[in-house]
Amino acid sequence: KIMKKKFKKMLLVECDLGGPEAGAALGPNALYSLLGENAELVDVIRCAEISDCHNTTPQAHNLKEINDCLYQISQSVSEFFKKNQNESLGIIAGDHSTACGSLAGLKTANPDARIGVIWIDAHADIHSPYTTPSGNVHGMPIAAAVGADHKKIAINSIDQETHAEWEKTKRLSQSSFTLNDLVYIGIRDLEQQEQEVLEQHNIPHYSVSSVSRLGGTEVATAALKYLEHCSSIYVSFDIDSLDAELVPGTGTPVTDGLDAFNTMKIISTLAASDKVKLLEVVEINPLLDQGNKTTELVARILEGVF
Ligand code: 6HN
Ligand code: MN
Ligand code: MN
Ligand code: MN
Repeated sequence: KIMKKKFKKMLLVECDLGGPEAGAALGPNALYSLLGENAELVDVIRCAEISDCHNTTPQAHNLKEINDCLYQISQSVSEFFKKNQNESLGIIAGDHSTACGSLAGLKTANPDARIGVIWIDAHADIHSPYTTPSGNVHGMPIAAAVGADHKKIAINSIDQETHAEWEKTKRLSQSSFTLNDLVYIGIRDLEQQEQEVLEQHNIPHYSVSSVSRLGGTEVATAALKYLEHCSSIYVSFDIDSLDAELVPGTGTPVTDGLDAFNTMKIISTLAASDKVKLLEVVEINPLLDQGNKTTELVARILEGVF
């Protein structure tokens, strides 16, 4: 039978300012070019290039320019949902820092929505400038989105400019959801501060071994069930959730990750839910890839939905 694809409309966000090196900004176009004629482009947002940034915010590299990008994403996403009330949007972005902008856009279009978040990643991405080990903003989008600083468990003191920009990031991010409405899948490379936040807030997560044991369909169904009380759901798919061997073309690969089959099952089960409005795919870096191996695998995983 012919299945209509869920995410027919796409937003590309070409940004690599939040990761450890350049190249992820090329990911959106690389993946989009493999999707075929079904995918309609809604907008392309191009962030500043690393070489044009002055990096004046050492505990959150390039945050000033990232904030400019987050603002544009939020505008574009909210405009889409205001115009297309009952539709869904696919986003292909570069590094993961963009996610708080997407969430802010969804929230702005529908301020009364209770947004649930399913975060498929090797990482928890819940650092703030106060706890980050690297200063890379792609490790911070969840903290930004919920407006958390984690000052009590700080390991960094942050300078004035970083402070001012982070306040702006949180403002742009709108407190679009809360940690009560977050589920992780695949996380396995966390710093101790992140571990503490997860324990303190009792945030559920499905490990790679639970995915292999239960299967992708069951895990996705359970995640949706956990977020039953939410009115719309945002899914973030960081491709480093997949096993490092499968995805050489990503900035922070981690071993012992998800397999392609179960990941495909997770994505297609989530996409089948009417509540899932936004699916964001991030962290393909073509400059690090072996040939086109990573992009091609991700395209195959998304085939049924993008
Ligand atoms: N990502 N926790 C590490 C850091 O530098 O904060 C890694 C973050 C990776 C972020 O993959 O989107
Ligand atoms: Mn920009
Ligand atoms: Mn990651
Ligand atoms: Mn991530």
